[in-house]
Formats: sequence, structure tokens, C-alpha cells
Amino acid sequence: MERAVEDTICGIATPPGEGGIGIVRISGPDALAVASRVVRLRSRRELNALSSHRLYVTDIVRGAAGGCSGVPKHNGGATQPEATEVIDEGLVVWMKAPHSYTGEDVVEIHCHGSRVVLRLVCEACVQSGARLAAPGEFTKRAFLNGRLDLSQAEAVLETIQASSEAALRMAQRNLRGELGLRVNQLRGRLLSLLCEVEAGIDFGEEDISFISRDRLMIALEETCADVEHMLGCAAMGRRLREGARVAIVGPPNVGKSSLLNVLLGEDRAIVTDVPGTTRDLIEESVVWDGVVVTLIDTAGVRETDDVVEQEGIKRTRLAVEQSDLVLYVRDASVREDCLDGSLPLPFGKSPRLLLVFNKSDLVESDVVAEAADMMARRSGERAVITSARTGIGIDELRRAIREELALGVLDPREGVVFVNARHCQALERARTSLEEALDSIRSGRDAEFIAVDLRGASDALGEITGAITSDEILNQIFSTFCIGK
Ligand SMILES: Nc1nc2c(ncn2[C@@H]2O[C@H](COP(=O)(O)OP(=O)(O)OP(=O)(O)O)[C@@H](O)[C@H]2O)c(=O)[nH]1
Ligand SMILES: [Mg+2]
Repeated sequence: MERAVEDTICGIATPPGEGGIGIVRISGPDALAVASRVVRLRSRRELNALSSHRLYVTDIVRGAAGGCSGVPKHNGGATQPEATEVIDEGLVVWMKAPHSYTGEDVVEIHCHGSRVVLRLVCEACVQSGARLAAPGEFTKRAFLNGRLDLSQAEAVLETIQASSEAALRMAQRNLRGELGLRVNQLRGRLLSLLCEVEAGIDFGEEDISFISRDRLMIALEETCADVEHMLGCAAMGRRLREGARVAIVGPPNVGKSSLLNVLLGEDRAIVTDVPGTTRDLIEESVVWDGVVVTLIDTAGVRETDDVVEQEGIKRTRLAVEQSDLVLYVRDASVREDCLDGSLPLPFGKSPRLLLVFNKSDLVESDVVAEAADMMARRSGERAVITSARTGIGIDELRRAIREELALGVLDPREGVVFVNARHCQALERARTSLEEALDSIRSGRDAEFIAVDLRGASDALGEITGAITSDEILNQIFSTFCIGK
């Protein structure tokens, strides 16, 4: 595997745009030398004479005409050439290797959060011998230096991108190494089984059996069940990371946009009594139970010659396909609408469905209740009676959405691990190898076959933590990071 690189990198660690402060980070063997050409401490002390992990007030400078090119490398804080220009004032902190994020010498320069200042500071660092960091390169170095395993490195990005508290909690658990720990346990178990199987192969002719096939089978079945359990957590992880999508669908004029507005508690979508008002998708997000729920108002579905409306209906279909739950809205005051027993959605296989009988304020309640009851029985779907106008049933609708999406039980509890799509693929490969190993045992194949599959399963698990990795995997992961992280 690629070892930690020898050059020194720099990058802006704070987000683009204006802010109170901005941070330029420098990491690598020459971090101190580079930084000492860019900062001029108010105390006139040299950087390398300062205590690690403490902040010091400094001027941030760049060399005037000709710059610092004459300054020898590795001077670790030679006196500044006189012809320098102050770019800004700020703070500097030095974190001595290996006690830093990357495991290398790191210097952070805290300046004002101005695009111009940050660009100039970065340029000054480059002039002083650093190279601009590639996306995710700081975290990649942390991984290569053994500060983080690969699942923790991914959790860094998930922490940065967390869209809700639940997603953050999940990312933090992996950042603390929970997934890595579980995977390492499984992998350790497989590797010691592999040892026993291989020992059996080596001594095969003397007929020494190091592990009985029965015992091996039980151990592999257990491991397989653990892998299966981790795969079972994937859907929950996805929901927490990406949130849930709820499409509000139905014929024109039944009150879809009105329902969106009451669920959001704001007048987001235009509501009129003209059927066909909503032509495009309207998306708005709310956070329920710590999970981001995106509500999507759609164009009413009907036969129409209007091209704009047709396009809207096409988009509605797409929204349905991509959603986790569909609210199929009907007008409770239209008798045929209520009694139409056909399965409500005019398009392909839909996700979960909730029937919503809106405008219930316009009809006798027992009439709606009966119709809703009947429809629910016929379709096997849950029905909720609402009025977007009076607010009847809206709390119940909200509760029903939460229950259908199982938001309440998404809370990360004991035993739940968070796996992303990459982990899933690796777990699936591990499962396949384990199943093949089990198959070999059952059909009495040679131990060599079993060993190959055990190795395959253990390697697949190793990819999750990065114990087994390739440049390709690393590049794929770290290229999704931002520069400066
Ligand atoms: N009485 C009553 N009127 C409602 C209710 N919900 C919506 N309306 C009215 O029904 C009409 C249509 O509402 P919208 O929310 O625009 O309906 P929509 O389903 O989005 O319609 P399109 O976008 O045209 O498909 C408006 O005049 C609303 O004020 C309700 O619960 N009770
Ligand atoms: Mg509408």
C-alpha cells in the first residue's frame, strides 16, 4: 500500500465565501518551514520555539518582489526577509507530529474569512514550498498514517455532510470506530479459522484435523449471520443519511398543494380552485424525529392535451418512483372518487401508500369514514381522513407518515451499525464467499477450496476498514471530499 507522502501540502480548510475566520492548513515534513515564511509572530519568536497545540498572535506576510525564494528550505523558522508585506493578522497553531489530524506536522493559520486573504495566504504557502492539497488529501494522509481506518475517514465526510441530528449521531458512531471494530472482530474470527484450515492442509497427509468440519460450519454460519445483520442495517443507514421522500399525488384539485402547505406550516405552494394549478414538482424539507423528510407536491394526474400539464404528470410519475411513501389524495366530497375501488395509482409499482381523504369538512363524517374504511379494506392500505381547510386529521396524517416511514425506530440503538453503499458491496461479497465456503464444507470438498473462500471473505471485510485496499478505492473515496479536508 502507498505510504505517507513526503511533500508538504496546504489548503483552505474553511468553506468558500466570507466568514468571521478562515483557516489555511499546512501538513507535511516542511510544515513548520513553510509556515515560518508566512507568519511573523508579534512576540518575534520563531515558530519552532513555540509550544505545540497553542495559539499565538501573528502577522501573516508574503514576500515582496522576489518573494521568499532565497530562503533556504528546512530552515524551520529563519528570520523573515525584510521586504515583506503584511496580508492580514491572525493566529497560528502548530501541531507536532504525530499528534495531529494527519499524523504529520501540521500548522494552521487562522486569518479573516475573506476569499482574497485566504487565496493570498495559500499562495504565500505555495511560494514557500508547499503544494496545494488535492480533495480529501489531509484525511487520506490521516488514513495512510494510521490515524483513522477507512470507515472512520468516510465518517469524517458523513459528519460534514450530515443533514440531520440522526445522521450526525450515526456518522459520529462510525467516526469513533464502531463499524471498524465490528468488522475487525469478524475478520479476526475468519482469519483464525483460516489458520486452522490451512494448518489442516499442511498436515493433511498425516491426517491431523485442526478443526472439525462441524465446528467450522457452525463458526461460518455465525459469521454469515453477522454479515447478514450488518447488511440489514443498510436501509436504515440510507434513510438516516439521505432522509425520506414523500410524494403527494392524486387527481387535480383534491387539495394536494393545500396539504403540503399545512404539513409545512407555511404557504409554499400556490392553491387555487382551478384544477391543474400545480404544473411542476414542489419540494420542501422538514425534519421529523431527527430525519429529513422531503415532501413533494405534484401535478394532478388526469388525461389532458395540455403539453405543460402532460410534462408535469410525467414528472409526477418520476417522483412516485423515487419516493419512499406516496400520499394518494382523494376528494372526500366527490362520491365517485370515494367509492372508486380500483387501486389508486395509475402508474407502475409504487412504494408504500397512504390513502388521504381530504376535504372531509364538506361531507358528513360518517359518510367519509365508511368510504375510507371500505377503500382501506379493499386496497389493504391505511386511510386517513383530513381537511386541509379546518386542520381535521392533519396531526393524524403526520403521525401516519412517521409510522409508515418508521422514523421513530430509526434511532441508532445498540447493535445497529451504519453501513454505506461501499460497505454494503463489500459485505455482499463477503457473504457470497462465506456461502461458497459453507457449500464446500457440506459437499465435502477439499480444504483448499474452503481456504480460498475464507480468504475472499476476509479480504472483502478488510476493504471496509482499509486493511485491504488499493489506490483505486482510495481515490474513489477521497475524491468526494472537499479540498482542505
Ligand atoms: N373545503 C375544503 N377545500 C379545500 C381543502 N383542501 C383544499 N381545498 C380547496 O380546494 C382547491 C384546490 O386546492 P389545491 O390545494 O390547489 O389542490 P391541488 O390538488 O393541489 O390541485 P392541482 O394542483 O390543480 O392538482 C382550493 O380552492 C382549496 O382551497 C379542504 O380540506 N377543504
Ligand atoms: Mg396543486
